[in-house]
Amino acid sequence: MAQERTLSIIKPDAVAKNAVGDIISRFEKAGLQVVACKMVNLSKDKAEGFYAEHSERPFFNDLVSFMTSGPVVVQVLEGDNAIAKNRELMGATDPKKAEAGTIRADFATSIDANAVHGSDAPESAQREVAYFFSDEEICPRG
Ligand code: IDP
Repeated sequence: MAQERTLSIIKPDAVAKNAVGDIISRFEKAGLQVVACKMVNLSKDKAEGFYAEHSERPFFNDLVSFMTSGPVVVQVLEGDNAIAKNRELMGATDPKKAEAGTIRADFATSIDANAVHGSDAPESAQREVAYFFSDEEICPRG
């Protein structure tokens, strides 16, 4: 399987619930390694840029308000098949549809406040990792 990197964001709702450790633990137990990590308050510009592909969607303004409503934890996860593995651990976008035992089933409150973000493809993973981290901030552990 391919060694990949993916961008994970623990969103403001999960940070507010003190679920950061529980969520990171799920990544680690599934064999993903945290190779970069920081807590940040996203500016409106940074959140809008991150979700630019959704700028025409009706929920865009609410999404940006939510993502800037409190600190988030941004991480790079590395491992075999990391992109798909992270998406599997996260569960469906709408927590009502997320499989039992997934992060969103356990920690999300709604489709807006859905606990985590994870890149959905190699191209977006590369773009999203570079959006938040310089090469020097990433610490591969081999
Ligand atoms: P994903 O986070 O599972 O990849 P996307 O479709 O890329 O889902 O949507 C990005 C984010 O936008 C979602 O995580 C969610 O927070 C928000 N979102 C998506 N669809 C809706 C919606 O129909 N209503 C409100 N928020 C939505």
